[in-house]
Amino acid sequence: MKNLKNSIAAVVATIALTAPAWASPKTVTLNVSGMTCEACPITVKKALRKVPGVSKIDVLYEKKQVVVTFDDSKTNADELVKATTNAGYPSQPEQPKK
Ligand SMILES: [Cu+2]
Repeated sequence: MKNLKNSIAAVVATIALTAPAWASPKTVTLNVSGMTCEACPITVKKALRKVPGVSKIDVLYEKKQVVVTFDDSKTNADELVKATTNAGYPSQPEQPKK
């Protein structure tokens, strides 16, 4: 009986460790230096919303940054940069500080 309990615990632990791995959305911060007036973020947002897999766009106008949440099985940071660049706003993904 003790063995059964232990193996159930092991299975539960394995599920808990592996389950969230495939569904976690990624977030990238893009530096968009060309956002010089308050109308710019609207254009940038519009462009990013067209990218498949993008679920959330937060514009930090003061910092000239856009925080994009996306599904990394559908798109990636390069595609997001391409989208803003094509809309007239070249951007760079912020390097994560380590
Ligand atoms: Cu503007």
